[in-house]
Amino acid sequence: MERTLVLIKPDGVQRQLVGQIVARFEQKGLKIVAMKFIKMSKDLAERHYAIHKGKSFYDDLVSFITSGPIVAMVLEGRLAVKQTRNLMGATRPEEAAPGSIRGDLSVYTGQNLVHGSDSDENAQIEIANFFTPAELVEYDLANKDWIG
Ligand code: IDP
Ligand code: MG
Repeated sequence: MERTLVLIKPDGVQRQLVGQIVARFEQKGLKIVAMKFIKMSKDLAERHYAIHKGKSFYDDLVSFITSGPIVAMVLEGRLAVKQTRNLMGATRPEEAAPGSIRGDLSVYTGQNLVHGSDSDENAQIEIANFFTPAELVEYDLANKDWIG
């Protein structure tokens, strides 16, 4: 089953939207297999955002994501990468569809509440940046025959 990395960025924590955001992923039927509440180090942020190094907004990205606590989680499910990206909505809140997390709850591109891996390949790299294999919990959901 496919897995993806999701971060609730510092704005999500500061605006006390953690529960609402996690609920959207749960309600869809994605399974939480790992979760932690951390303040990211600069080193971890630079690794996580390595793909954006050199872009005009890179320094702001690293400084924002390290500015306060975040929630990191691994979600599992059928087409988890794509399903998660759909629930998040487009990168720019003004382009994110109503009903999506960013479309409903955010205004600024730099404070768009969530990160989600954009491919299966990147998901595996990103998950390994945040979690050890032992932290990925193996279990069955009670409703697995319906959405698992
Ligand atoms: P994504 O988060 O939807 O995958 P990416 O293109 O990977 O979007 O960009 C990573 C993050 O960088 C975005 O979520 C957003 O917070 C920020 N970002 C992207 N483009 C811009 C920009 O043009 N100005 C400022 N911040 C940006
Ligand atoms: Mg991205």
